[in-house]
Amino acid sequence: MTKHFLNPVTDVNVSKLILKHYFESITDALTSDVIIVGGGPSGLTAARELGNSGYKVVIMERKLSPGGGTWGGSMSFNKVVIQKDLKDYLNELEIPFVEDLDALVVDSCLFASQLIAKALKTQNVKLFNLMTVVDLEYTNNAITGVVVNNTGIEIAGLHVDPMVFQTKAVLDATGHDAIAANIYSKRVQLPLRKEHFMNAVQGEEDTVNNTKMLANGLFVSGMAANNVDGGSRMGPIFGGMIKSGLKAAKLIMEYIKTV
Ligand code: 48H
Ligand code: FE2
Repeated sequence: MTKHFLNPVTDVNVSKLILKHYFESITDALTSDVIIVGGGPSGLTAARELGNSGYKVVIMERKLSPGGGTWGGSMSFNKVVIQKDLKDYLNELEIPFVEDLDALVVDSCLFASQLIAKALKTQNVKLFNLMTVVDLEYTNNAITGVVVNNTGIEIAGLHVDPMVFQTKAVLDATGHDAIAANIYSKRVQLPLRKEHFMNAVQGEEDTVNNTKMLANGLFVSGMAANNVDGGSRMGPIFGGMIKSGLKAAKLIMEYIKTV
């Protein structure tokens, strides 16, 4: 006779398994090679690249779902545009596209979910969601960690102290908010230039050019890099975010060799 029932797992064992594996994973993340603040397109791209090169990467994502500004496309019309020179990269990530007007058009939800899946399937990359980075650790003239609180606690405005995660390099991939760069700028009185008017061609170029090390151990990518250096915004075109993530990963690898 066919068996219709599943192997029973008790309520308490479900809880035990989640607590055991989550806390094993987050305890291991207390020290890493790179912490990426923000799981948007530039952060996820950098994470995959660094993980593939053997670096231990931790992504801290404030929201429930990583993916950043990719999900909604433009004005909620869920398509995004990518430059045709990233065709091979999209194929590598198994993201289908159509070619039109000398560019590539991609389903934004598929784009977001593949960026997430490819980053998280990479060995050495771990993501923790509902984690808000609220401050930076600074020791020996370098940024050496992030200070994190649970997003629910932050939203509720409760006075609960945060926790520190140490690392060799921090990438601010928090998009328009440029959270880590702004914290740094406030602490050391280094003014940021803020992002500039919309100009897709200029903005895409700026995003890559502005990707850099802002201070020892603190890197910026994506829209956060444009916030730091006055780069133009560009609307729902994402090649610059991918190239910025790739560049950030390269700069971080070079830096880590020196620390
Ligand atoms: C943890 C945080 C925190 C925090 C924010 O905005 P993103 O998608 O970032 P990028 O730079 O990879 O991509 C930018 C792109 O989405 C975009 O906005 C474009 C192309 N705009 C053009 C235009 O003209 O507007 O992702 C940032 C991620 C998000 O998931 C946030 O939730 C997360 O960072 N985040 N995570 N701690 N304090 N702040
Ligand atoms: Fe945006």
